[in-house]
Amino acid sequence: MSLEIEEFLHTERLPHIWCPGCGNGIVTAAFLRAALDLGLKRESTVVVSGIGCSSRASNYIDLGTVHSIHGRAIAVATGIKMARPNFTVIVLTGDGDGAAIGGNHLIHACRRNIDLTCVLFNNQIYGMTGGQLSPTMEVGGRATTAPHGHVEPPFDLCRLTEAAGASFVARGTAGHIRQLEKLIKKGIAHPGFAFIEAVVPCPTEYGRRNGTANAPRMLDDERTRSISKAKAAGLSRQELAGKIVTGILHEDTTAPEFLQAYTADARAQAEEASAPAAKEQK
Ligand SMILES: Cc1ncc(C[n+]2csc(CCOP(=O)(O)OP(=O)(O)O)c2C)c(N)n1
Ligand code: SF4
Repeated sequence: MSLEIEEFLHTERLPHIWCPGCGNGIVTAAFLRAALDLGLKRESTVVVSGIGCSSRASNYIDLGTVHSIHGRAIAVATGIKMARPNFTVIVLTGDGDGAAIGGNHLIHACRRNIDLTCVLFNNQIYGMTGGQLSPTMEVGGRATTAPHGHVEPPFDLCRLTEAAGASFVARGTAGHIRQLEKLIKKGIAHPGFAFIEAVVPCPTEYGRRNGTANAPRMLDDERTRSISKAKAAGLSRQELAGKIVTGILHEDTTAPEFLQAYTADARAQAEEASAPAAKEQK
């Protein structure tokens, strides 16, 4: 049986490298369905990823793709968008790739509000390199670099990106596939920097050190802990502990977008530079 998403899949590269039960395939499929629904074209869509298990997604996607270098996906995507403003440019990244080594690129892309969409697969750990902690790991989480439990508080990437200036911020989980698909779709359609955190299970490196390596149970746990923004608004900080707040968390369609501001400025500079010449001609 062929699936609709195969239109944008390199099926000849399958099977993929992901472990059984890994959530990366769920998010990739959600992205592909969003891309199909939006009618994105191969000639004008570029997916940029960094390095990590999640970043491998770009290898299986049959759109324009760049599998770049660790932490630099947003920098590469920014260059592509500057060169081809009419292209749809999407970044697929992990919490290590996008929020640790690439964290500075992330906040500055938010600050610029450049018209990119960033889908960050958050599994709280470096899956590809064997389970080191990432800046999104919760207090008490275990990793090769925190064998007795992590003591530092994690980044809330949605609050971080909103504070840094992203004009669309949302969170979904691999446990809620349809919601995630809709969030990605809205993020791509949004004019400005759109950040979508996708909470994903990594049974192999995270799960087996933190309660369960059973993927269906991990997905169930994501569903149980998820709560809408509206419901979360009525809860105290203590009541919110351990919950995953999902949905569109911030949206501002009027915020100035970087490329438009940049182009207007470049045009004004060009006009100013040509003004004396025009006067001389008179
Ligand atoms: C400059 C550089 N530093 C370190 C690495 C090693 N490295 C590869 S992937 C990775 C972490 C990936 O973590 P994450 O983005 O969370 O992806 P996951 O594998 O969990 O999906 C690291 C540290 C590298 N490839 N390049
Ligand atoms: S190590 Fe984790 S993130 Fe990497 S493929 Fe396996 S389950 Fe997925």
